[in-house]
Amino acid sequence: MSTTETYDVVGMTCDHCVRSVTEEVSALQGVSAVDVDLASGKVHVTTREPVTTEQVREAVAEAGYQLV
Ligand code: 9UX
Repeated sequence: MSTTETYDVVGMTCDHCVRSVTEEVSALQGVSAVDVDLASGKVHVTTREPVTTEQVREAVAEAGYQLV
């Protein structure tokens, strides 16, 4: 059983940004998939155990961007 949450991220402007965010968020415990849409800034995070917004926020910040 997994769930997918969508977050809005500001600041991503290229494919390298997308890869950074994907890598950092993917590294969080419990995350099974990350899909970033560069055009919209939407980040879809699929998890198999609970992951908090704060954890996602910190991972996104680690990559250099911000959750809305
Ligand atoms: Mo290059 Mo994407 O600095 O931010 S990684 S535009």
